[in-house]
Amino acid sequence: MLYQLPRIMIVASALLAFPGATATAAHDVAISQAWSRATPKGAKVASGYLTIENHGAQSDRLLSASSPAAAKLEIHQMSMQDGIMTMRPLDDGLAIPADAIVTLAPGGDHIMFVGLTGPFEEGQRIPVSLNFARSGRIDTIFEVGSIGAKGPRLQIASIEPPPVAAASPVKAAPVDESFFTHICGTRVMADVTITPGRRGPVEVLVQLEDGDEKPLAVVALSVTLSNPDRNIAPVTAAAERVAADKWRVRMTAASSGKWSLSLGIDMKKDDRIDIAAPILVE
Ligand SMILES: [Cu+2]
Repeated sequence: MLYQLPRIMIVASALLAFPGATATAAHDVAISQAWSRATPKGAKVASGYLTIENHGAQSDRLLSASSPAAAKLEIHQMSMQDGIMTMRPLDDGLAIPADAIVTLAPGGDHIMFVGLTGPFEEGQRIPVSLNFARSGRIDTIFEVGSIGAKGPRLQIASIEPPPVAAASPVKAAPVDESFFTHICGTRVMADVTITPGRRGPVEVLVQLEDGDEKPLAVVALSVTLSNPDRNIAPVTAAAERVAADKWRVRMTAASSGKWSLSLGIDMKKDDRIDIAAPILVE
């Protein structure tokens, strides 16, 4: 896949205020501090964070993003609903109000790289195209920090073109019978694989990470499937531990369509976290 190198315009004052900011004169939106973390071996997903500055008088929307480094990019929004941290992909995009700075950071809204074509390694530069409703396409580079990095590396402004990172062709996400999703909470993240991704008996495999994307061991985990649209009563099952950070449970998704999957995670005694996300069952 071809990607255009960003046109980098560095203005002395902007450089002082926003290190590493890249902008083009054509629009009012500037991207800075775009970063991600190195991924553990075998990871299918990575989170990305960035700062979006809208210097214009009109609001904009981040509609979508793409990168040769992953099969797809999603914009994830996190919100509290009835005490459950709920993460959902934003299908209609992320609002960028006029004259505002929107920061995507750990524990909050983020970009999700789903179906990585390869592991993210520290120091790597990941090209990403952001697609805005008003500003159109803006290309930027996500700098990969260490595993567990807490923030962007200090960016050294440079007018050298970035090295061409993605020489390998885009591999599509592995096509199998599973449904995969990544649920993000403030203190815990979960990779959830549902096999097969069809109605009927399914096996749910959950791999837990802490807020810094490192393997997380917890005391107990339960999985709840609910489908209010079809008036199916929620079903909860306790998962069994299969590795320090992996849990497995068999359950039944009685109909196809959109379900809500929530995880009840006992971090330790009297410290429980609930996170939820929509899933699709064929
Ligand atoms: Cu996410």
